[in-house]
Amino acid sequence: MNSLSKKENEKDEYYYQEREPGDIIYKVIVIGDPAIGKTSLIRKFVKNQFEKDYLPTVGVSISKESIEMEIEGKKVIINLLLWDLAGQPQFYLLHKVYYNGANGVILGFDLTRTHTYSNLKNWHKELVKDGLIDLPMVLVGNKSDLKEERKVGMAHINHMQESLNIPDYVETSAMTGQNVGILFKTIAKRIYERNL
Ligand SMILES: Nc1nc2c(ncn2[C@@H]2O[C@H](COP(=O)(O)OP(=O)(O)OP(=O)(O)O)[C@@H](O)[C@H]2O)c(=O)[nH]1
Ligand SMILES: [Mg+2]
Repeated sequence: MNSLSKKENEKDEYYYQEREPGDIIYKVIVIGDPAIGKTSLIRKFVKNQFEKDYLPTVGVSISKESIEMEIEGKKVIINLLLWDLAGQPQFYLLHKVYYNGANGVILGFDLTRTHTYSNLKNWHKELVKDGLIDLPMVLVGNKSDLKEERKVGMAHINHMQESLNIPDYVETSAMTGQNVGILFKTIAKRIYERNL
């Protein structure tokens, strides 16, 4: 068996293995324009690594990470299946299929590129069209380490939050790791609360 098929096999085993009845598993889709750092945020969270080079995601890449949290005094373990969707337009036709069965959404933009912020409206429209609008959602502004190059201020972000009705906003750096854990914990907590 070559290494690729072994890896594929392990992935299949994960999906089909027997799970404890109490296991909590949430599918979270991570979306937003190309090169805003979706893959980098997930990589930092899952592997604590950062890659400087940009390698666009092809289609979708799925990772799993468990988090232990205390919610209302109760210790809970939540397994997140993170669906890292390609931001490049040639993959847009596949979105609807990938969105299927999602429990939550992380919608992101790049604090240093204004059009990635303006485009949030289009991503949101697509979520409305595909019926995902009622899902728990967190807005993320990434690349907070690039302070000198920052183009999107808090007033604009708050305005976008209001117009898209997304109360949760987290500002992250996949490079330094700032708020990366908080981002994924926030979406996990919101989904958990929704399902109580
Ligand atoms: N300085 C800095 N660079 C970042 C940060 N996050 C990502 N990058 C860089 O931005 C580029 C794009 O990152 P990716 O994570 O591949 O972006 P993506 O959103 O997954 O892009 P697509 O897969 O094409 O949709 C890479 O060169 C990363 O190193 C960050 O927080 N700070
Ligand atoms: Mg990517």
